[in-house]
Amino acid sequence: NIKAFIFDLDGVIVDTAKYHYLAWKKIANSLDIDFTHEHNELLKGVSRVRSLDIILDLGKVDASQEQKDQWLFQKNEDYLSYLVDMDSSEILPGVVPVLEFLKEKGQKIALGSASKNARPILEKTGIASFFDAIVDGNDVSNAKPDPEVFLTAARLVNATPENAIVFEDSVAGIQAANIANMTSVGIGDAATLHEAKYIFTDFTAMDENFLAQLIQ
Ligand code: B16
Ligand code: MG
Repeated sequence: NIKAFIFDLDGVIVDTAKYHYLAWKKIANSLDIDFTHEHNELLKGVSRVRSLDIILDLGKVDASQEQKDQWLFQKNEDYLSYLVDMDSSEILPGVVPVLEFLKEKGQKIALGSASKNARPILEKTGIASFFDAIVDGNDVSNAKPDPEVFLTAARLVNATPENAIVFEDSVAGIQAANIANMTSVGIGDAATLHEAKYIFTDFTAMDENFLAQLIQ
């Protein structure tokens, strides 16, 4: 059987969440908003524009669109500065063996990310060629938990939602996969991701039998 395996990017393939956190923290602190790691959980899988709104809500800050645009620009410039030296060493443990196993089995591999920086990250880490389709924040208009990003990815590799498996680290992303009727696999904390059909702390905890069983 040929299935579509759809990977989220940030927090699943690379640990860019830490860079998003640092970049948002700078903006938040400049506004005297306390921004913790717990707050950062709320931003996982969420678009850049929506993330800023969540932070401004935390601090009850009102701002003009012009001011917001400036913060969005600053945040992304700062975030990009952390990516300059990015290479394959930043790929999370167990990811490449899973990609290799799926390729070897002739499965379809797609990316479904909210990030507008997804393509350069896949290029820099040297894994872009594994992907049969890449759908990112530039390609969709509805953010997770809307299933648009995953439905588009499945369509591009000619898979029905029932034949698609989504690997996600965010609550919004798991919900998007479930709404799309796809098989949701949470990567991360079991309590946070309890809505996922299957949960693994990371890809090293996932054995080939699990993947083989999904392909059957
Ligand atoms: P950018 P994912 C998401 O990527 C991140 O989880 C989220 O924290 C970020 O705000 C969003 O991408 C937008 O990223 O600012 O690079 O466009 O997890 O869906 O791969
Ligand atoms: Mg993510």
